[in-house]
Amino acid sequence: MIRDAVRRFVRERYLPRAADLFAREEFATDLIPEIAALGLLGGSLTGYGCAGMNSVAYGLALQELEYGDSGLRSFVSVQGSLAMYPIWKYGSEAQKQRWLPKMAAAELIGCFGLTEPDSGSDPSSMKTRARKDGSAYVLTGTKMWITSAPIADLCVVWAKVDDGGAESIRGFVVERGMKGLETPLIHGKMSLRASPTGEIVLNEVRVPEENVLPGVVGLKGPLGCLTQARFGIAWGALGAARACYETAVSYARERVQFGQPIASRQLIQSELVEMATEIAKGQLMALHFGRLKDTTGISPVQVSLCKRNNVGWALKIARTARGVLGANGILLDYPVIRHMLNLESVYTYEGTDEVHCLILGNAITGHNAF
Ligand code: TGC
Ligand code: FAD
Repeated sequence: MIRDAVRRFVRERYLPRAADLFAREEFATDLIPEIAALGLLGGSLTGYGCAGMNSVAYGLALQELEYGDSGLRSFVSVQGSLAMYPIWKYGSEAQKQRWLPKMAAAELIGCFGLTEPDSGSDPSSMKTRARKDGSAYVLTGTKMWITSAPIADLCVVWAKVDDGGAESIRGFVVERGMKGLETPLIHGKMSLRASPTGEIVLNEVRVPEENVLPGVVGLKGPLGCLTQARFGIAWGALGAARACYETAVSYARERVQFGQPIASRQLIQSELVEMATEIAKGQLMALHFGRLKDTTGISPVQVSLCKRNNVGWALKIARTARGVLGANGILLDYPVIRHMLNLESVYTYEGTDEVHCLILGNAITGHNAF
């Protein structure tokens, strides 16, 4: 039911506008209330107005969203897994009551600031600092490439606190309107154009102590959130792949060259078969890990395996589908080039392909190759 409801929403409300939003570099903010009404914001969390879906139902929902556009799924991933989850997991009861119900209802939009201009794959090298000053912390630094930052009411920011010599990473909820906070939009992306990506500029922002997440200290805080989001991306990317595959199949059946539909040619069939096979394998892996996640639990390494495999294949499938469409494949009239360009970001964010490869290499060999 959840899959079908999200599918209907994406096909009726999003797809008719998808190419235009991408071309104009616009996010469909007017659809946010409908996304919330579907129970998708923090959909896999329990309590505080969240839908409490199981991991498979939530994954299927993300797959349908990304069939529409990776930017649409990104918005939901960031709100649920990266902005609400840290409050839900590491926040005080007062913080949960204060923010989560409003975030589930889309009355407050969140973002997640970990990456910095000089600190991407290696977040432990972050420069953003939080200095204790009476009953507040003063934050200074710049976060870069932050999904939803320009439209966010709350920024979950990870910063280093100097605890008298030893530095530790803590999570802070920085609220729109706090003096010294700016979130400029990054213009000119050729990927995820229908998603508002920005910076979080913190210039001596005074954040009260009650906005510090008390339940975690260290890099495992943000990395724990990434494990949740990466699981969702592993499902989502297959939605983009499916849209490309379906487009390639119908195009190949219609397109006639050398007197025959190109679908009748073995080389084209081989490409379509490989796409279908890899989508099915990726779905089975996501389904299996989703069921484990809800029962025995899954490790971050299993999530890396699934994110890397499914996103890598989604991108290959999109590129192959682009080729099947010939010159038409570069037009926004078809969804393929949009998905292909979007997937370049999905390949890089939430841990690049190489980062996940090294996480897996370390797990297999015991040698850290970072
Ligand atoms: P390392 O020493 O390995 O770990 C530090 C501590 O964290 C624990 N840990 C994890 N905990 C939960 N989940 C995970 N996935 C974890 N990975 C590690 C670890 O056990 C340790 O705990 P403790 O108790 O011993 O302190 O840390 P490292 O500095 O060597 O770095 C490891 C590395 C490279 C794998 C990690 O930093 C990494 O994953 N880098 C990639 C960065 C990344 O993914 N950034 C994403 C930013 S957010 C984003 O892209 C959002 S896009 C969303 C959208 O629009 O949809
Ligand atoms: P780098 O870390 O500089 O990597 C460059 C290249 O070097 C990559 O190929 C990488 O794999 C490779 N590399 C790095 N280290 C090694 C190594 N040890 N061995 C081998 N190869 C290596 N971040 C957030 O915090 N919040 C967000 O909401 C968010 N949203 C994003 C939205 C978009 C559209 C994009 C594109 C990014 C977003 N990011 C966000 C940032 C994203 O997580 C980072 O871009 C990503 O972690 C990679 O960091 P980097 O771009 O600095 O690349």
